[in-house]
Amino acid sequence: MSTYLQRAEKIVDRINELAAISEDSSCVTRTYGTPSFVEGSKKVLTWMNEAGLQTHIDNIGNVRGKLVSKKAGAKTFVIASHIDTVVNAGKFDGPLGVIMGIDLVEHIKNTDIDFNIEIIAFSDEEGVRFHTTFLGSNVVTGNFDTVLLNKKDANGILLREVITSNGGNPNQLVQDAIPKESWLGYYEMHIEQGPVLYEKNIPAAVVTAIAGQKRIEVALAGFAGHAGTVPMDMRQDALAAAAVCILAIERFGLENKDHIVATVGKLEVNHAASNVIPGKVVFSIDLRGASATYLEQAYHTIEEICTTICKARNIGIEWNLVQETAPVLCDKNLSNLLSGSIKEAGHSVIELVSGAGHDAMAVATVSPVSMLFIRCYKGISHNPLENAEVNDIAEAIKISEAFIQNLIQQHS
Ligand code: HGY
Ligand code: MN
Ligand code: MN
Repeated sequence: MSTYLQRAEKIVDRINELAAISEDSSCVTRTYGTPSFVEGSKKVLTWMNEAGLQTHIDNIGNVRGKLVSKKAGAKTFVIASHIDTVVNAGKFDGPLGVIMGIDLVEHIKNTDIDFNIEIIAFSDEEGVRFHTTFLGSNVVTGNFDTVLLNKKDANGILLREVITSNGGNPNQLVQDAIPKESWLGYYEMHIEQGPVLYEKNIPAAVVTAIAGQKRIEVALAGFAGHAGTVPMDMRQDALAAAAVCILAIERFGLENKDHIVATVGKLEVNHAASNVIPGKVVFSIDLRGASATYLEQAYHTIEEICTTICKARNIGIEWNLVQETAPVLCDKNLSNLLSGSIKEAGHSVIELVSGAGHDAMAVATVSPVSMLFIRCYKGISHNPLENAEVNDIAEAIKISEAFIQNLIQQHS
């Protein structure tokens, strides 16, 4: 019988195995639907098969493994996270929750559980390739918007083409949903991606809520011109206008730092050249907040700020909300069970709100959700320095195993 530490060591080995599968040999990057993503999915499928689960890869590319209950008409409890990554990613954001989930079901000895347990490796939580997040979890919850099938990636490839080329059928996504009435609940284990647990020297915490988020694409249209001949006071410089907007967004975020965070993570200059006055730029805004009201107010205020700046500079502005997810409250009953499991494992209970988005947000539309945060090095994430210690993973497995047993008891 493996110890929690031995199980954690095996989990870290698998984390490293999966991280080695990347579309960039210099770093970890595995974005939705790419050949490296498909290769990584097959490795996860192998692990699920080794765990004796009933497995398949669904049409959008989620990898799914089910421990089927003997009870007819049993509901399903989902343990999941994502296996797609950001660019130049860490190794733990997403895969840790999936690989720990496989470990948990692999070590369940109960033979009479009154519900199914399904492990899911969601295929696109980060939304890097098509700028829309939760593609995989929205399919499983039945909330997938088929309009997105015509979204194009940076190379002009349609989402529907990626699904088809990877063996999925874009017209059958609806069949991959778990019906709303069949959900028993959801549990996601994830690194904290923040500094609290590291500062408090505590291995894990209960997540009570997940901040809402809005992703916006802003296109500024000026007038391209010769950098040597157009006088400074006769220019419509789209990049200079974007720079003023970006600093104004940062200032607004700082002035409202207790309620929101605002980030400009992408800036593209069309037809960029050092001797051309930029005629068109596109930048992203990632806006988050735990309060839906505050998030909405901040969204409209930032739009007004940017519109005013552009008007004063005779620059056109196109404001496009590409994705939004409302703030989510985690389920009280599941969170209480989880808190009890943390106490059983001998740790004090810390409750945290997640600033990062998670598939749990998509699942909350159809099911009670719960999350466990696991300490990570200095809270660093979306960065190759991202790291979780094997001892903390061992504690998280101990806590999660108690949580699942408490859940089984509650439903026996
Ligand atoms: O952006 C996020 O919050 C998550 O990592 N997708
Ligand atoms: Mn992430
Ligand atoms: Mn994540």
